[in-house]
Amino acid sequence: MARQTVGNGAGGNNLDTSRRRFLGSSGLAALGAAVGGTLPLWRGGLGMPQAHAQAAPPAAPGPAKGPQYLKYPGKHEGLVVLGEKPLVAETPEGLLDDDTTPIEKFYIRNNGQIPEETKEPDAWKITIDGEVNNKIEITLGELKSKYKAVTRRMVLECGGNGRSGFSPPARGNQWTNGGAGCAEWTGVPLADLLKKSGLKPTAKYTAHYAADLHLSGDPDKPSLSRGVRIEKAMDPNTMIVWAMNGQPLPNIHGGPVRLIVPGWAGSASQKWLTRITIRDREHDGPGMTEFSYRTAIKPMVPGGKADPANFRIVESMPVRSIITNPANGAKFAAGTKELKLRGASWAGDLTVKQVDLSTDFGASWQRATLQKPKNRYDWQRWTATIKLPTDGYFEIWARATDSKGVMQPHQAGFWNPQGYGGNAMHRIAVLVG
Ligand SMILES: Nc1nc2c(c(=O)[nH]1)N[C@H]1C(S)=C(S)[C@@H](COP(=O)(O)O)O[C@H]1N2
Ligand SMILES: [Mo]
Repeated sequence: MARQTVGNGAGGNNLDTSRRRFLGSSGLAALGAAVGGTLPLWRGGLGMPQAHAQAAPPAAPGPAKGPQYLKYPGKHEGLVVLGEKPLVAETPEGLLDDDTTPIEKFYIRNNGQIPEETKEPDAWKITIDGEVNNKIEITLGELKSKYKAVTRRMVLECGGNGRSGFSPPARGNQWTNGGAGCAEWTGVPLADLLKKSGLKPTAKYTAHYAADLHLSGDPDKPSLSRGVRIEKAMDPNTMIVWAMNGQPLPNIHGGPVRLIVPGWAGSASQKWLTRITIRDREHDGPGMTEFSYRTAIKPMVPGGKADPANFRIVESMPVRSIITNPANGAKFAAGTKELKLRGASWAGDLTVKQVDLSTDFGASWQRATLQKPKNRYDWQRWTATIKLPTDGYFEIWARATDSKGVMQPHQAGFWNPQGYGGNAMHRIAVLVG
């Protein structure tokens, strides 16, 4: 594995992430359970089943299972597999330490089969139809030559990021905070094509279609087909992109061409894009209905019966901050009194106003130095120096506050069956001596 040695310049501690982590996989699991656990608020209170009063889901019988690491061409072997069919892998927070997430470290989320890589990317066809006056059929080659390309660094984040914080567990991939990355995307604002297509006054919503087959292999079933309100589609930051970090968009990330709908659940950012149909109403493709990418309007009882009428679509993602250095479980020499920290934060359609850190379980907080985003929808990197009074075990907690003053909670709240909106603050453990 490519190990980094991170120097912080004069006076900085040398955080060598290759140093043995004191938490083995079972230790990490235990930490995860401890910090992801829910206070037993329900015990005896609302007639909840006893299982919901437990701090953590019961451990699987047998030896503790460590994370399964990804083996995929061009991908970093530190990525953790959350599902094999379809292939889903997340990036541990400690691997998100680059200002621009390298392709090899970028998370992977598929709902269906991964299509074979096209041999002729420039011949790839995209259609825009539906509530438009002029249907567009354009190849990627024409798109590149006829429209003005722009490059923006923007966060892509899975709608389920943070889901593992829910208790009782919510259905779906158990993302920690690693269903996110921030890359340089090159392409054309979708709005440029939509203007050309002449939207009808009835144009309300987009419907995205792609070339990946449903897991069953049935060609008539899209694996995923989401859409957004026309206002978001017309936002100049919503783009059709063909390059990532200056490279042709890799097949696994939707190459040769995909959508990037920044700030909103990643599922709107259709990979292997073939068609956008403009609709006169909210789209109802797979991933749009019932509890998919939806949260409860009126807060529901965790684990209780959900009523689809009480659900609305997740649009902007919630505020989040991660500690990217040191990594969870890092060990430092006895007598280490100071640690330099680095991290990242972002807040969907909003910006981050403030990041705070605690080394005493939230009793006191100190402000991090927050950097400005490069452009809208870029993440905001932060740095901080913390003091550790003694040797021993410390947890470092990080919480961000968005530009509207909303702060990350201690616990993933507002439970919903498929676990969206989980943005409990990030916590790591370090051991000194
Ligand atoms: N065609 C297609 N596009 C898709 C998906 C998919 O399964 N098929 N998954 C979506 C989801 S849920 C997410 S979070 C992002 C993940 O993009 P990545 O794999 O490039 O990280 O792609 C979105 N676009
Ligand atoms: Mo996702």
